Amino acid sequence: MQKEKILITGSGGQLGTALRKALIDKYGKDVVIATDLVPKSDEFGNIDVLDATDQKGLDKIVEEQNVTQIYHLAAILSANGEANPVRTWDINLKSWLNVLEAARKYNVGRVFFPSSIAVFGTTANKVGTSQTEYLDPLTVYGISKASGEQWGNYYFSKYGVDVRSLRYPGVIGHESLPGGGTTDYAVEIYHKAINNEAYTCYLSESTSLPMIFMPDAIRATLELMDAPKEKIKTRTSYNINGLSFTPKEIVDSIRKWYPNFSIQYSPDFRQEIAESWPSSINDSQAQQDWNWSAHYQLDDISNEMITELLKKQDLLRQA
Ligand code: AKB
Repeated sequence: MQKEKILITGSGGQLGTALRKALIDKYGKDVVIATDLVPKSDEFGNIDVLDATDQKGLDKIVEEQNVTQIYHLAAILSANGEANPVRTWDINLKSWLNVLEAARKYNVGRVFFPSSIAVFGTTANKVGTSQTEYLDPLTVYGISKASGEQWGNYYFSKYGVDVRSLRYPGVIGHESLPGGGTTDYAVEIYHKAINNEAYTCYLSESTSLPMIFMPDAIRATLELMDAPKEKIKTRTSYNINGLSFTPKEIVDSIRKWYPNFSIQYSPDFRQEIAESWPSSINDSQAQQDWNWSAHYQLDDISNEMITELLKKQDLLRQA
């Protein structure tokens, strides 16, 4: 059996930080090549610098290290992407085409593409949005993800590259802060709560969005990548559901730990993006094909977020 060698791009980001740890726990440190656009480090040491828009640099690693799996996490998210649409398209799409080309040329076994609920736009049904809804994304991030899904499907059907993909909801985790998404509020709010600070939310209190807790998001990723090839019927991207809640509901949950937690609402441009997205997701295809189901509900998430962030704060104080 061929020895696994796993390349992660965007390893220093919110999802990348947690995924690197999960892949190291599963396969061992020497198997995982963590890369990011800029020099970064984490608990496992330095992350190698790789600009995934540079085909030659990417090919060199994939060829020389006999890479067998690629998790392509490098991307600019929905809110930040609007500041520079052309650059966002380049980073998100050019890098993905490079990954697909490298996978094709060097026979990489499996490739993972993170898509997003941002592929849906104003036309899609908002409640229980299905896998096959019409895609008319509002943001350049959403456009790049919707196109990326099609490119993944194309490389699968035309060249047999084993591309697998999930449409992540907003991801909540304590490992690191997210950078530039519309769902970031659901992480920032816990950082404010544990510091006994008030939070000003950039979405209105009743905006319901699909979310997922990091352990569920990581488990979904690994379960999809481990599923037998014949079980993967969708080569664009799978809807996955975690849970849906509004800013008001997360505040109600946080107040079970911090009864005096204070919130103000001051919606900005991200409100329009959020309103173009589903409020809840139908993931029956993922349930059917590879047995997906989420475990975490809102109070479980609050409990773990608050506990883990307090632990981290204590360690920093002691250092
Ligand atoms: C974002 O808000 O841009 C991301 C996403 C839902 O893809 N978290």
